[in-house]
Amino acid sequence: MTKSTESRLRVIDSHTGGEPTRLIVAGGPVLAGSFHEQVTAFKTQHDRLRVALCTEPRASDICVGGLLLPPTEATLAAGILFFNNVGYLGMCGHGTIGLVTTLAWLGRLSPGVHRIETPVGIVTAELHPHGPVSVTNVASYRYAYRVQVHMPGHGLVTGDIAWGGNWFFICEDHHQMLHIDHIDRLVGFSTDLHQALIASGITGAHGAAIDHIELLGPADVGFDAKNFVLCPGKVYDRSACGTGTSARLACLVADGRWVEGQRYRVQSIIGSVLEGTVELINGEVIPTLTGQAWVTADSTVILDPDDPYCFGLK
Ligand code: PYC
Repeated sequence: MTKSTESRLRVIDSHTGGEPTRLIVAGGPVLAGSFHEQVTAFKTQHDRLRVALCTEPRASDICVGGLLLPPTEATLAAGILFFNNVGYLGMCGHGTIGLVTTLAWLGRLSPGVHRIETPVGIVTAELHPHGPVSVTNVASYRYAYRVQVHMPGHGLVTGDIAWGGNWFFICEDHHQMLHIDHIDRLVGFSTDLHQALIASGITGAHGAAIDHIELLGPADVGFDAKNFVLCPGKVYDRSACGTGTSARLACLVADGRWVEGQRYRVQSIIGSVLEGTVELINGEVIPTLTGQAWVTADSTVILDPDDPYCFGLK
């Protein structure tokens, strides 16, 4: 029996290279104003929906959620606010691939190029006829080169700080084996590295928190790199991380190691693949990431105010 006080949301789940995206496609809060006003209203007045969708008991910490927002002008296909178990993302590469795949699955998008508004700017996404999606991200850049941080128990670790729609500390001298069998070690090491950055006051531009750690290592034959990315909330990205790959490409371009149009094939820690290229426009690095998502569920979320854990365990 349906209780009158329950509310219901329609969510569609997808995964991109193993990393899930749970999109609210109907039943979300009615928000008014500009895109940024709607984003602020969700964050300040409806944050418990983020917790309900991305944490226990309904979900697990690895879930990346997205609130689909209506286009605020005719040239846009949609707006999107991505979030996770601990907060909000500026942009999300795998999530945008999931969003476009979901909208196509719903019959709301056709193959072609679509403009999508995100909190950090407008991105474009091309849905290719047979499923892959290419996301052209916001301008990406290296903010700081070869920054050293002291990690208690490990010594000095070096990395670049770069922006790809989120902030990344990108590290090659970690001495970790990038293999799924070592996942607990990789999460532990990256969590300690993240703590060391905070303790040392190391940030992105304007004091922005560095919320992602990207470890790079050798890849299988035919690929340019393998990465392990720790996201905020101590969960690792099962995909090769679109924003992290954008940040990495910006560093490679800054080092003169990557050129316009050159393909960068990167494996995630589970072996799934994203392909990146860059364009240089007015001196800015504009990355494009190509990958594929699959829809995994079309569900109704029930929010019962009598349920003591309706909005998470805390
Ligand atoms: O693909 O950009 C990405 C991403 C960010 C966090 C998880 N995935």
